[in-house]
Amino acid sequence: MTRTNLSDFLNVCTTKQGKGGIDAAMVVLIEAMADTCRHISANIHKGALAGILGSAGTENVQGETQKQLDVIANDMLLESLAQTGVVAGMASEELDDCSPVRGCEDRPYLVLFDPLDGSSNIDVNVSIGTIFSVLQNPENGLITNESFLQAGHTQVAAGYVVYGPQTQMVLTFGDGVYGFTLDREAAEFVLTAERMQISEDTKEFAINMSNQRHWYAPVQKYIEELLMGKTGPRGKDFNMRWIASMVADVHRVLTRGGIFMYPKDQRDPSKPGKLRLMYEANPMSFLVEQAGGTACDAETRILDIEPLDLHQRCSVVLGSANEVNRVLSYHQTA
Ligand code: P6P
Repeated sequence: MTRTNLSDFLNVCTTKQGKGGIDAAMVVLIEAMADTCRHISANIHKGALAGILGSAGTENVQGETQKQLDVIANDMLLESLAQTGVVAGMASEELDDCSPVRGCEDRPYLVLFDPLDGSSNIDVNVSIGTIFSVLQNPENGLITNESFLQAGHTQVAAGYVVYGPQTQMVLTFGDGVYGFTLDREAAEFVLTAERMQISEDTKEFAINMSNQRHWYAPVQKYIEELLMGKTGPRGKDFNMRWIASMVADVHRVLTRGGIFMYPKDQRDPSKPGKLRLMYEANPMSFLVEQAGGTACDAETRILDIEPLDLHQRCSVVLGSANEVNRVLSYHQTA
């Protein structure tokens, strides 16, 4: 297999007309994202040796205690993407409001990101990741939070970088999903997976079982049947995984199939779920659909949700289409 690095791949994408085609500005944006994540990866792999583990002693807009690496990754992305000259503004899980790039309100792209998803895993050396979503700048003057409130189906690019045994970037521009592995010595990401596909069926599910007593009936029924295995109506045994890092769990689903679920539950009926729509569910749903999977909030397609707030949450059920559609059917007949 000839070696194709990220730059080679992006240059080919600039020659595509229509779906999956990108412009020179997007090349600059994605290369900046990749280069910054390469540096984030280097920081993560130093861990305690760099004195950057543990809490930053601050809270983010979600009311969650920030890890030092959350803040470091966030600052690195804000600085590098602002310097590209193609980003008009950014929104981050770690920032209350959006961060316009002063004097660049007319630049073509807006970027949303979760700089370090799954950060509760940092201190115990379990995979974490950066998730990003790219929208077109609506170009009606000042960049405000409202500039970012675009439904997920309008995304022009989405991806993540998972910091695990390998550091891998997974990316889509709307014409398939492509995976790249970081070659640290060469300081570049190399294409290692083309047109990733999620099998329609699976024997593997991912959900936080400790919430079981809080789930609504359709989820109770669906999981109960999986747990019955061969002895139940599904007629086959299932396996369970829960890494508590969406990037790592979704990467597994993209790599070998599966269903990932974080449904809303009865603890707080006013809260539609734990995960955030704009910089977790939307980018992951774009990738999953591009890989032949399905992504919904148990009632509607996630990419069709019209956002009302930068940090709004939603339920997430995504992955192997036949399993996600079964969960949908249980909600429809509840
Ligand atoms: P729980 C990480 O905090 C995160 O936002 C996702 O990455 C992950 O899937 C989920 O929350 C884990 O939540 O309740 O299992 O700790």
